[in-house]
Amino acid sequence: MERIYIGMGSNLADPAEQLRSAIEALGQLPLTELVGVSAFYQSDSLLPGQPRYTNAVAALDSTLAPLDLLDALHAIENGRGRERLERWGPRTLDLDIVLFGDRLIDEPRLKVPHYHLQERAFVLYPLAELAPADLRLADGRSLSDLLAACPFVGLERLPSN
Ligand code: ROI
Repeated sequence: MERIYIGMGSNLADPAEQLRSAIEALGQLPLTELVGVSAFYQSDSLLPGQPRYTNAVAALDSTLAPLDLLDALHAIENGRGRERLERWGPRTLDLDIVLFGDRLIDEPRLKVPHYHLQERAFVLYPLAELAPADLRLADGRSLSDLLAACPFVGLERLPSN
């Protein structure tokens, strides 16, 4: 059993609803228990000309292998995304494995810790709600150092999920 953190993001017309349904799907994964969900946070897209994103982080305990979990996350993304494709345009539910226990994973399909973690306040701050204060990543970096180097700028924490 390993503790896994999943970064979630959506910029559909109703992103919060998209995240809520992703959370429900995470709770139904085999060999997996959903153990926590952060608040939802809104922020501007890192790419200009896109609607604002809603982001959150979920904590899972699972015995799934990393690539099996990755496949399951893609199935959730595609299931929801395809449903909306005709109405809303491109798939806009993103589910990323941010941390997977204390594993360092460097495979073509999957790099953990997530490559952009340190520059993404919309992942770091929700992660900090769920993770132990003294969390150290598999590569030795501490979450508190990453937070200190990534200001809470442009993030809006929503009052309820
Ligand atoms: N910007 C924000 N704020 N949140 C995201 O999840 C996000 N995801 C992306 C890009 C387009 C890089 N920008 C984002 O894929």
